[in-house]
Amino acid sequence: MAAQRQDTTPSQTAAVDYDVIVIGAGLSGMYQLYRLRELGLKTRVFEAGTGVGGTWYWNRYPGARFDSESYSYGYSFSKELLQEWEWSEHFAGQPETLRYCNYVADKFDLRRDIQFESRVAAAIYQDATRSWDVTLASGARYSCRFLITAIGPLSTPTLPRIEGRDDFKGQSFHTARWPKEKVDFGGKRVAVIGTGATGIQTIQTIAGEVGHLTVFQRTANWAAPLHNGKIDAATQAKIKAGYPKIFARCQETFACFIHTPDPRGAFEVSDAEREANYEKLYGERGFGIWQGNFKDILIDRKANATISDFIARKIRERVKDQAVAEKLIPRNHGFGTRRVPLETFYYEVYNQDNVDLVDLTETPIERITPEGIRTTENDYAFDIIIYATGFDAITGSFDAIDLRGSGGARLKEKWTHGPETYLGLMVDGFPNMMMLMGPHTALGNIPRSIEYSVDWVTGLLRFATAKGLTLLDATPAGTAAWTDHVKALGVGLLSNEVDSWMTGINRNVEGKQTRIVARYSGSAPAYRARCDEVAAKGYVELRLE
Ligand code: NA7
Repeated sequence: MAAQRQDTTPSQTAAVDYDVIVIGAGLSGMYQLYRLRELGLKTRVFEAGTGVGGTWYWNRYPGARFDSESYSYGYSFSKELLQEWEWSEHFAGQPETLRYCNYVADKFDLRRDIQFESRVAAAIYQDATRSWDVTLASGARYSCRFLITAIGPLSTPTLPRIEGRDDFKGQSFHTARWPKEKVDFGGKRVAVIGTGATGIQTIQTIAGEVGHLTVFQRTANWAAPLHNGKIDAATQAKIKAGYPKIFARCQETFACFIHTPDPRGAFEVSDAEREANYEKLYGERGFGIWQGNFKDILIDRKANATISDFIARKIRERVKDQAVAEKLIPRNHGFGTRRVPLETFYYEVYNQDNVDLVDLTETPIERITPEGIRTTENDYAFDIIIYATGFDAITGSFDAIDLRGSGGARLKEKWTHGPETYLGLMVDGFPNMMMLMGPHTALGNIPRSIEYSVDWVTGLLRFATAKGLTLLDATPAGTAAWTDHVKALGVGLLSNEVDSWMTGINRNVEGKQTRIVARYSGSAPAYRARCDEVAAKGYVELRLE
């Protein structure tokens, strides 16, 4: 007998435990909860950690801090909050940001709807009742009408697949699972594996504390100076008075940073002017050298070579041993085609007597031993091994949940060849599910993107509530069109020709060795315009019932 047409005869009034379940109490989940309360929707947030903050809760490693200007990073939705909170530095460190997250949770009394130590293991759509059945790792089950994922693009850490990892007798930590207690590095022999943004922050921070540090680098990255500093009272006053302008600026820029590409091409100026511009950007705070550089450095190989050469010269100037300097200069990708780590005297660390660099392209790791790390050349003994080895990015946190849509279709299978989404916010066949900071959405300066996406989802749920809708789904055509659009935007970007978490590569994860287009790479204003258009037209592009 043919399957019942359950989706057309739903038990729409079937009791659900919650109107909305939000997965994750990081910056997305917290703000989403705040907005859903305004709609009067009964909401529960499930959070794996013991506290709020997401990224800033988990990433307690030494030296973790913003690369976005603090004052452009905080929530903008509450004028009162903006005036009350004072960032102490231009780029705040993790402890301060975690305090901020807790301050927000207290101020808006968010915790009463957040259930901590509650990792979501499965979320399965029920066609018959048009609801989601959510199961926690503990086995507890809850139902809801709408499911919102606020699980973060970089929240599933990955350890290297190296033999013997569990044999090591010393202490070992992944940076994103750093203990709450202080780790004592005094006099210790420490290894760091990984030289991405996290590894670089860790290395430069602990190099002065450890007895000896050995850095295991597989791929060199192009890093540039952060130029952090304290915010003095006069600047603080200026910031507080200038918030409307700061956030208006973030709305206009390409990726919601205060920096945005220079309208000039690298060859539209003289060699001397180009050099002077690079010097200026290298001397300025933050992402300007990446996000505010000539408009063609990320799409034109020759333009890119000019900035890569400039940064290579800086590395040679800053690192005394030229053999080490050469190892620190990337050979397989140009500046800015991977996420640019911002550093504070990182390169100078290699001038210290107690720091060594091991180039894994020359001498790969063979195994972890009870005493330390064995490469093809050497046996190294350590007291502590730090894995700064990154994340199963963007889709990894979705893969970690048994997520099934209409008819039991698994999201992981639908995304075998890369994510398919509608506006990065929904997926056809996964009704009543909305994603915050999922694949194919504008990331950039993340809280700015979060606020937009949360407001969009809130608008959709306001609409659904007002109309009494029980089913919201993207259409297959809408999903295909957006996915094609995102792929088309990625064509010609040098970053899409490079292995990195931004192209979905993680050599430590089975099945993540083929590049995909995981991110929306158009401008944030264009992204918002498209999503606004969908809302303004009454969401007619969706299947609504
Ligand atoms: P990243 O940027 O993915 O960096 C991970 C680093 O770990 C990178 O240098 C990797 O080398 C290295 N790695 C990973 N696995 C191994 C193995 N098996 N052996 C040796 N080296 C390895 O993660 P981050 O945490 O630094 O930063 C992630 C984002 O968080 C960052 O971009 C910010 O947006 C915030 P590889 O390059 O793969 O050769």
